[in-house]
Amino acid sequence: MKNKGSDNLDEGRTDVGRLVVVSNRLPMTLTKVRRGWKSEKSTGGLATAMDPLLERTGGVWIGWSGDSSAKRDPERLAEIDRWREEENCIAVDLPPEVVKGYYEGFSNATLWFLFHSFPELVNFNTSDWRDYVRANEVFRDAVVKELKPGDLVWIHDYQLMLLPQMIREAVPDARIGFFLHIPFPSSDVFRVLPRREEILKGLLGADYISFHTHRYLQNFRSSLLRINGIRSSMDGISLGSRQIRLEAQPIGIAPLEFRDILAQPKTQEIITEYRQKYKGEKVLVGVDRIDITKGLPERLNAFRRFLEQNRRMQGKVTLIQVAVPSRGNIRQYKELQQQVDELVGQINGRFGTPAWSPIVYMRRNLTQEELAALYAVADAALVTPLRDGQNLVAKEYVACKPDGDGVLILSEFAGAAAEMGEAIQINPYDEDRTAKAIARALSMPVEEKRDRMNALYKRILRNDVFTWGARFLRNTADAADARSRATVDRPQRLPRAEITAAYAAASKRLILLDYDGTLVPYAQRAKDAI
Ligand code: ADQ
Repeated sequence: MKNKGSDNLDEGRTDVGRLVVVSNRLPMTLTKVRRGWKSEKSTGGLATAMDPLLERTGGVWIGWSGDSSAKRDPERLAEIDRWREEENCIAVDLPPEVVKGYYEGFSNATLWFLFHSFPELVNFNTSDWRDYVRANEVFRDAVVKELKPGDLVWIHDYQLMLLPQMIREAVPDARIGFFLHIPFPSSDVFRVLPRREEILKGLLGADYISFHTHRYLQNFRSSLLRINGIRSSMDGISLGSRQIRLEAQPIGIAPLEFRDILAQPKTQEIITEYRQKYKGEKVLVGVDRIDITKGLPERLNAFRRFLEQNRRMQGKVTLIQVAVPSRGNIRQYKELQQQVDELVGQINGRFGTPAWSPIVYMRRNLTQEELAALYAVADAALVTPLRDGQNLVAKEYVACKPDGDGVLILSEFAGAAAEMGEAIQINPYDEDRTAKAIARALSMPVEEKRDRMNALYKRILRNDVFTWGARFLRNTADAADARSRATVDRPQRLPRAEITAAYAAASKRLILLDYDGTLVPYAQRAKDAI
């Protein structure tokens, strides 16, 4: 069942070199249990995309295990050694004193909010920034230790935005690609970020930088111009003699895996159970992490409005909302969780009857079978984030509708909206129209539903996660090759020992130093090169 759709891998170059994936978290999690340590490998998400590429190139994955305690425990170290041998995973041990500032602080309380365009929620402090720099340095050391000539480094996401330049400084010839999984905000919002120059400079160490959408790419380019004075074109940046390639390339899913899960007896059993339970009713589904960006209160309010405006639907429609708690240590997330609990209670209390609850709320992780079954029975999916880099739930719902029998209601602020024009697109801040969109979805003629869904289905088959991964590798390799061709005539480094000896022996010394590009980086305006 694994790696379905990997035919698309053939589109990739076969000579990209060994892949070194770097992400904040490994696809492995280490937890202390009563007797020693337990490892769990996560499936789905990024691992689905990376696994076949790692296998094909004999690559490794470098990341944090999620645990920074008891570093010297021999059993823990043995387990981590086993990861290297058996899973091709190299665990980065982050010093416990930097984890909070790096992860909960600068990554999740500063960058996450700002990049999702909530500047008013941004919390910044200098010590978090120092921890972020330090954590990126720890990642750099792990990568540099592992790197061999010809390797291709693929860095993922906002936790590691300084890493491209750090690796470039340590290994000037490194072949580096960077993908941002979250939005890149407009330059007006990005400017709010203390340390914005450093973040941009960090990214510019890559040979290839890729985003989900053209809008994010444009936002990045205008930030570069306004903040660092660096001009660029739609597809690249010239930095002195170095070229950096830019592209928008949305991530996909593995649609055929969903087809296989749907065909499994366990999934079919759950589907039958749901169909019996909701016979004669309409089912709406929402699946999210509990996150401020996902617009859960707005969605619940829109559903309440829908029930108010469509009295005859009361008792005939159920919203099944699955929500996994996340980042419970951050204050705003605790408050959000409480707000969502209260709203669900209020709506169920107001409209519910002994025989019917308008909202079925599940605050836990579902199995793949449960998830696919839920998508399959749902008449419509509510994917209504206030802001989202891409949103995979929208694509997963479509993957479970091969017969075209469902409607996707999608926020225009999800990156996925750019390639899912056949969805009913809504502005999640507009409660009234979102309520009307629900009514429209639930009464849409079968033919229109199928036309829209079939178009979406074909597109997610074509743009799957394997095509995305192969294309990323090819583009990074092409960009890195072009850079090394451009710098092939670079003079040999002078032998340091001989220079030191000659300098010591000389009685008269003349030192000539180049300025731009040597002592200071290139700048667009001469007066900035100071
Ligand atoms: P996320 O913010 O995590 O990812 P998303 O793209 O929606 O968001 O993916 C969430 C995944 O978790 C989906 O595969 C979904 O099925 C699964 N999931 C959510 N709740 C679940 C539950 N209760 N039980 C089981 N599975 C559940 C970030 C960016 C996104 C971007 C991705 C990939 O924020 O915008 O799409 O990276 O680049």
